[in-house]
This record gives sequence, C-alpha cells and structure tokens, in this order.
Amino acid sequence: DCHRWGYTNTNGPDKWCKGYPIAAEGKRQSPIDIKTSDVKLDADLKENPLKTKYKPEDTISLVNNGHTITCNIQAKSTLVGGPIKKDKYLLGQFHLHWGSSDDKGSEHTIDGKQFSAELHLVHYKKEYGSISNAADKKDGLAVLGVMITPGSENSTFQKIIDEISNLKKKDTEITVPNELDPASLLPENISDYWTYAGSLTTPPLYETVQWIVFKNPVEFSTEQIIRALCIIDQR
Ligand code: SG7
Ligand code: ZN
Repeated sequence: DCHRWGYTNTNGPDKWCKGYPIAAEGKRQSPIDIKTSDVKLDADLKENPLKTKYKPEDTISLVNNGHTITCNIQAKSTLVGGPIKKDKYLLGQFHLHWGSSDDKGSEHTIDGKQFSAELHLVHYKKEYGSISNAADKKDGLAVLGVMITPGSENSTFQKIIDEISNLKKKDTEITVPNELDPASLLPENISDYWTYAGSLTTPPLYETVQWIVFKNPVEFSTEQIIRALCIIDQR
C-alpha cells in the first residue's frame, strides 16, 4: 500500500489515514497550521538554546523515492538543546516539499499562510543509530522545518539541483562526491522557532517527531523550485 499514496486528488493526504492506523487515530499528526496568537513562550527553551553543530559533508547520496528527492548524508552534524534538551540528535538527511506555484507548497502553514516550499532537516537520536531505526521510537526524531521563499539562488541547494537530472526514475539512488555544508540551508537566528510534538508528514505517519519550525525563511530562486518540480510531481 505504501506505493500507492501520493499527492493527487485520489491518493492525497486526506486519504492517507485509511491505510495508516496511527494517522486515523492520531492525536499529534503533522503538519499543522501554526497560529501565532495561540503559541506560548517557554522560558526553558531560552535558558537552554537550540544549537546546531553542522559540518560540511564530502559525499552525498540522492534518492528518488517517488515522492521527493532525499539527500542522505553521513551524519556528522549534530543538534542539541531547545526542546530536545541534553540529548544529541544527528542530521541524517534532508528533503523538500513543494507545490504548483510560489504561494503553495509548504506543509506547515503560519496563520494560514503557505510558503513556496518547505525544507526538512531530519535528525535522529544518536543512540538509535539510524533514521529508520529511530522512526518508530517515541523520542526518535527531531525535524527542523525551514520555509522557502522565492528570492536569490541558494548555492548549496544548487549542488543538488545539478544532479537531479540523473534521478528521473523512481527508486534510483546516486552517490556523488560533493562538498556540501548543511549550515547554509539554515535561516538567520535559529533561536526564533515554534516547536511541538508531532509526526512524520508522510506514511507511515509515526508520531515520533519533535518539530522545530523556524520563523525566518530561506530564499531559493523560483528557477530552483521549478527544477525540483520537473522530476517529481508533488502537486
Ligand atoms: C520523504 O519524507 C522522505 C522520507 C521521510 C518522509 O518522503 O525524505 O525518507 C525516506 C527514508 O523515505 O521519512 C522517516 C523519514 O525520514 C517523512 O519525513 S518528514 O516527516 O520530515 N516530512
Ligand atoms: Zn518532510
């Protein structure tokens, strides 16, 4: 069944809960609309700030799973603090969600506003060893969500765009030697974020994700957003 879900009218997000019992009964399903007038300030988060220690990667692996292109990396970068407190989480992969135009695409919305695209940097708790092993553990994952707005070209994302013509077929994977610094995908001021306990946004929709959605967006060029679209139709 995993192969049948998608983003069309007949197999889109509102139909996923059928095959995935967690979503059907879930109490903490993602994505959500973040209502800025309802959020509460948590003083503990200020005392123990979120910290990324991101390191450049030299080899990346790109996978087309039929839903998006995921960039798997060698988990040298770490995330601590903020809602995950003293635990150490490692950055295992990142991927993007997009839409059919500049005003559609992000999964989370902020006061109802949707952004052009949304970048997810997926971290897993170190002791679980991998994303796949952590994915069904209660405290397994922490995902950073970055809103993408149209603007100047992002040179790090461009390194991925340059490879995607080799990924047109579903279930293809390529490994490329490529110097890539994930820190350049983060917005300014990472201490400005909203956080909540949620889920994977795609099947199997496990409720194991601590979401950290940044207030400040990052710019990609419209051309870059469109190029991603040409490979996989997520509309
Ligand atoms: C994308 O989003 C892929 C998935 C990812 C999923 O479809 O990047 O990764 C793999 C290995 O297929 O699932 C467990 C996982 O990372 C959901 O991720 S998300 O909740 O951050 N959107
Ligand atoms: Zn995602």
